[in-house]
Amino acid sequence: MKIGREGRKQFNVHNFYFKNNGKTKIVEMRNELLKEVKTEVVSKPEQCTQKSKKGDLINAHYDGYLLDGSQFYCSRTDKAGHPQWFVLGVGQVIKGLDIGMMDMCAGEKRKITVPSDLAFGKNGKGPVPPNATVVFEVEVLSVSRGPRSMEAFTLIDLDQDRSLTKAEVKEYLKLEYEKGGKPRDDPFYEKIIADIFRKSDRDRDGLISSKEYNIYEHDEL
Ligand SMILES: [Ca+2]
Ligand SMILES: [Ca+2]
Repeated sequence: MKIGREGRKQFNVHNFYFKNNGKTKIVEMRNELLKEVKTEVVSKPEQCTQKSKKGDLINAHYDGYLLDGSQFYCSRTDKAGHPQWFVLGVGQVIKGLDIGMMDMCAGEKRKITVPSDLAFGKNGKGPVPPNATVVFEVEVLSVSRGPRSMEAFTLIDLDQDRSLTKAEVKEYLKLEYEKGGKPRDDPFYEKIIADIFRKSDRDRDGLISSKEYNIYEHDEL
């Protein structure tokens, strides 16, 4: 199976993302892995306004096959046929899908071939035997920015010190509510902020660190 133009594009986007975070060594390691996931765009809508990226909430159907063509998973028949929700790029799905489903738009279908190391590994899982390369046919139904994406964090963190003060959160909330045409009074914001900090400020230092904020962040990144 050839790696299409789309595959390379996705590779570059990913590369850029990690470089931006200044983790060069991880970039190199990750690039090695990226080469192994083969992505083929099966169909794509003409209108594609929002492409998937790390931290996005994805709703998708997927079918999983072994290389001999036998099917081991089908989201249309499993779990009452509901498409699956997951946050992209954070380990909620196998690594190969986290990589292969970057840069997709709603309505797009892809065939993603994933080597064992980025799928179910040397132990396999259920009907997937050990060391098996797997092929997923995925259809993305919707892509939305996760409420806890690092994009949102960066927006809120006005002084860019990678932690959020109550004042920063308040500014952000005010802007959001004003954008929505529904500005609120101070007690309203104070209440939400207290709630946010109660849930997120786990070490109770009065700041929300990027780690505390991003509940989906995995230590592999
Ligand atoms: Ca800050
Ligand atoms: Ca804290």
